[in-house]
This record gives sequence, structure tokens and C-alpha cells, in this order.
Amino acid sequence: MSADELKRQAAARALELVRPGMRLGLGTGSTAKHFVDLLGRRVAEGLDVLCVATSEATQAQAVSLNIPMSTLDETPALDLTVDGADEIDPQLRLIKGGGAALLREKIVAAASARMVVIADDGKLVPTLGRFPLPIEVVPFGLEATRRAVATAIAASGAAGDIALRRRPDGGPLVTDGGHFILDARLGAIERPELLAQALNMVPGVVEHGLFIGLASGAILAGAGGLRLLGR
Ligand code: ABF
Repeated sequence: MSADELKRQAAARALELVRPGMRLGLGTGSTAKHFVDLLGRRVAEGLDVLCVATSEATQAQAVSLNIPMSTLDETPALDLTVDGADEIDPQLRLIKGGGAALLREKIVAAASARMVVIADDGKLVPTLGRFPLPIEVVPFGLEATRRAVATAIAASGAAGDIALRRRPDGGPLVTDGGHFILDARLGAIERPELLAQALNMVPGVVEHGLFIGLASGAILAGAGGLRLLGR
């Protein structure tokens, strides 16, 4: 089975968690895209849900499928968010932000009673950090912020290169919120809570891709079938 088929399998399992009347957070990325696609089919069959998107891309996809959409201003409390991830550890700590949507993803996840991650099981790692950690920063003071981020990373006991994420044409990638992204290649993050706290203290850091205590469950698809973590 291809990686894409595995992602769709995980998305299909997550759809079983959706009940009529639910307020849903819709994730971003290729796995979440499958979920939105499958949800659109159910909505076309009459399923009644109200959704909030984590990115402009997901918003556009959902609107194209006639999924009823809202905002966190109108609908500030969600029942369930289904989203992808770049890495998942056995304690359901995540790295997210490879798709540059981490800020809205974290706000939507935090507004949800339950967040379920969908992914192929290659994303499950014993220790986070093989995937570069995305850190969203304001453009003002970029170099000073980059240095402060390096200091915060060192204070947490981690180390590695920090690179500004660029578009294919070489310019800085700009997020939906108008910010830049620094990718920190750390190899291993032995103390994610400590690193998260240290990054939260850096002026200029808007958000980072460590999602700790947000995911309540994960649906992982692999060659051997589906594996469920948490609830
Ligand atoms: C978003 O999409 C992310 O936070 C993560 O970066 C990415 C995962 O993408 P995919 O499902 O395409 O691997 O959920």
C-alpha cells in the first residue's frame, strides 16, 4: 500500500469519530486533506457539522466541498480536531509545522475538547527531533530573534543548525499569519517540555511546532493495519 493510501486509511478511521452536530477543527497537510475530502462526501450525504480550518488552503478545500465553515470568533469551542503531524512520540507529543500552518493549528487544537492525529506510522518516533522543529517568528528583528532562539535551544540541552525557511524562488516563506519560519535541525529533543518553555520566552517567537499535551489520540496507518494511541 502506498503512503498516500495509508494516510487515507487513517483519515477514514478518524471520520468514524465524527457525530452529527459536531463542531470540528480541520487540519492541514496531505493527510488532513484526505479527511476533509471524506468529510465533504458525508456532508453531501446530509451530515450536519460546522468546521473551522487551520489554514487558508484547508479553508479553500472545505469551501469547495460545501462543508459549512465558521471561525473561532463565531465558534470558539470545538468538539474534535483532526490533523496531521510531522512526528509523534509514544506520549503523543508532536512536531508540527512542516506545512507552515503550526500557529493556526495550535490555536485550533487548543480550542478543541479532543485532538486526534492522523498519519502513516512512519511518523511515530521514540524521540522527537529528527524532523526539523519549525519556529514561527515575526519578520522584525529576525537575526536577533534567531540568536535568542539558539540560546534557548542550548539552554534546554539541545543543539543544531537554525535555517530560515525559503520558498522555491529563494525568498523567505511567509505564513498565513504574515510571519517567517525558522527550522531548527536538532536531531533529538530529549526534553521537549523544557525546550517548549524556553522558546515560549523568546520575544519575536510567535509559536513553535512542539505540541505537548494537545493530542488526545493518534490513528497511525501501517502495512500491518491501523494502530490507535490514546483515545
Ligand atoms: C500539518 O501538515 C502539519 O503540522 C504537518 O506539518 C503536516 C503533515 O503533513 P502530511 O500529512 O502531508 O505529512 O498537519
